[in-house]
Amino acid sequence: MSTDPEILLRNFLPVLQKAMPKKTAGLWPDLERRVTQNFPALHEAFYALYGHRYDFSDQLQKLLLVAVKSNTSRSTDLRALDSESEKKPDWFQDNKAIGGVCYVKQFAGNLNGIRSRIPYFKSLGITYLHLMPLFECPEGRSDGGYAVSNYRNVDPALGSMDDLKQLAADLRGEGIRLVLDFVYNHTSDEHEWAMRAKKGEHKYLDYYHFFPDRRIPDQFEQTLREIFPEESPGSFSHCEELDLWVWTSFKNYQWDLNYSNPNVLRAMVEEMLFLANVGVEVLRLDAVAFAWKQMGTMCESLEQVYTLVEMFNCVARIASPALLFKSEAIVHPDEVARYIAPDRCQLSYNPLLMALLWEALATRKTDLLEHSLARRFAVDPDTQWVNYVRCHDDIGWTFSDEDAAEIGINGYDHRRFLNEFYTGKFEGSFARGLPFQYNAKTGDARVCGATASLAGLEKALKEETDVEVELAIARVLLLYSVIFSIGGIPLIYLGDELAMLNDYSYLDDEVRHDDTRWAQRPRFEKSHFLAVKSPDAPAHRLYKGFRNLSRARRKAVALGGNHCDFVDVAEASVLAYSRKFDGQQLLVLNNFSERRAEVAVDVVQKILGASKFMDVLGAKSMTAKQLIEIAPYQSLWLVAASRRPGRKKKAVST
Ligand code: OTU
Repeated sequence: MSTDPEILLRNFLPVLQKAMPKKTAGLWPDLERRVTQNFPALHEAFYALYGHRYDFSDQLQKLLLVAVKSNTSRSTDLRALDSESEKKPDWFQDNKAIGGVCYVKQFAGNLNGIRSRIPYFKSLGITYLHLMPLFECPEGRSDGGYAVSNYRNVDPALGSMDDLKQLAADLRGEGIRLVLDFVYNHTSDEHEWAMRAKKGEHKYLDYYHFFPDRRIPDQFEQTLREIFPEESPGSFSHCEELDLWVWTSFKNYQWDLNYSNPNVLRAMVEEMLFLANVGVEVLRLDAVAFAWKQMGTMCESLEQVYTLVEMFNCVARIASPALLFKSEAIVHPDEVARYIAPDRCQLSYNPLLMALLWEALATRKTDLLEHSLARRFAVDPDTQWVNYVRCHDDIGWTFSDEDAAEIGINGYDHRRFLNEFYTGKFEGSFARGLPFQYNAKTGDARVCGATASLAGLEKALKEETDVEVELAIARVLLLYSVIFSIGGIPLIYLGDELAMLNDYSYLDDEVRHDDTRWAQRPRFEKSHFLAVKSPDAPAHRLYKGFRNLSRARRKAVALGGNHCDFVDVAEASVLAYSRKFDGQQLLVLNNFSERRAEVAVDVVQKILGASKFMDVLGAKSMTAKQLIEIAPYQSLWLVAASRRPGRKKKAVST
């Protein structure tokens, strides 16, 4: 059979139309349009991966049938959402977009608990809610939910699929989009596919990467990176039942899927579209980089992975146009950038900004941060960063060594310093973080810990030093102020606004004790929420600060879009950038030091084109003659002061 796209499309269309249930026949014109529009890209991607196969066109047709069938079972509400998003696909450029992320169980016990917290989300201005993996997974072998044994069942302890659907609808009704993980690189070894593979079923043996002995795994491992070297060394595990070796990039019970098999791609597309039809609007592509393997490479971010992502997109544009993707690639910034495109991931975590925010806080210098961002922050105007300060994982120091070298910093030494600083070993450090996955072979290590503990609150409270408590609170607000203003969706790691510290209870847990990431995944008790009401509690101060950030952001039209100009204000501890959107402009000055910083007034005047300004974050007008003072860890959001009504606009003198 021909592989020519035009001929194929002509052959496929009648087959697709015929496959539609009778009562959905009215959907065909729209579907036909979307299939036709997306077919060339889909064909190209599919051909790149599977074009060598004798059954190429059959496979492609099967994939399209999945897409079409899925669309016919989409609810009316979601279909309305689809047409809305086809008209206005860029909701994520809005200054009103604010994200939050939490574990269902830790945050609210179960899905109903999440629903009852909707007013709380709204109090923070959240419009984008990422619920961490909530699917069925094996007790004790779940990697915090990232070892899924059934993508179509909610973990029974959290509720049911119907509860999830209802929650998605309720959230949508309140203007909050639901974001879930798409753990697409691996399944749990207790997923039905893995169980059937263990029984020797050929179809499912082909779903994973198996090897009879260590020969090929050893060859592969020469170029692979170990992700969890301490507790799950290597990238392969021995499967007792089969006496075979299986590819496990992460923990030994997380089996990597074999995407060179088109049946795997189609099976995962079915799971993906199932989630889309539950009402999920953004899928976080977990561990996106690892899905394709090739001997002699690192098996991360290979060309084929980008192609896979493009394919997921094409299918989504046909079957569930409202669905977008967020890339979770905590890798070198060059690679992070390649996932971000309107036809790949429209959204992406910004691990570089995250890591360098902490770096600037430790060094009290913004040179590496500014130097790296000035060249790497800009992304396609139809895509957007999701900026974060902390998440459920470790902090990896994924800045570019080349960027660092350009300003005289040795990357290796600097990472060592940062690890020491944030684990509290460096003299004078305020941080109380924990080491994560030290690799003795490479010297590589990462850091865990709750935002407040890393920012100094844990130490300050223990030592009962009020001044330090103040500074720690200011540090947390400073980091969040940057992500609320720099361009992108700011993502609140829920609990940060409640000053939650490291939780050491994981140390007593048989399963979790060797995974320090649990330090920043505490259970939320009533007392945590109540603390907000006691004026002396850090939680009160932070919650108020977060609400203020949210208020200021939602008012600041200039914070829409993703364009950001970095400005050199000749003060080592200050990160400055200017944002423009819809004819409005805002200049942000952030002081990463416990010392006061100063910026010349004329620099600010020149940028804002005005002689008087307002700090919209502090809600104060600024009167400065020569120097603008920035208090320790303060962030100023400056706009030109509005002229009194009735007065004529003066000509700008030069
Ligand atoms: C992700 O993180 C999840 O966020 C983790 O919670 C999971 O354990 C993991 O995948 C497996 O599902 O290794 O330490 O470079 O990009 O994908 C965090 C690897 C991780 C990272 C990332 C991974």
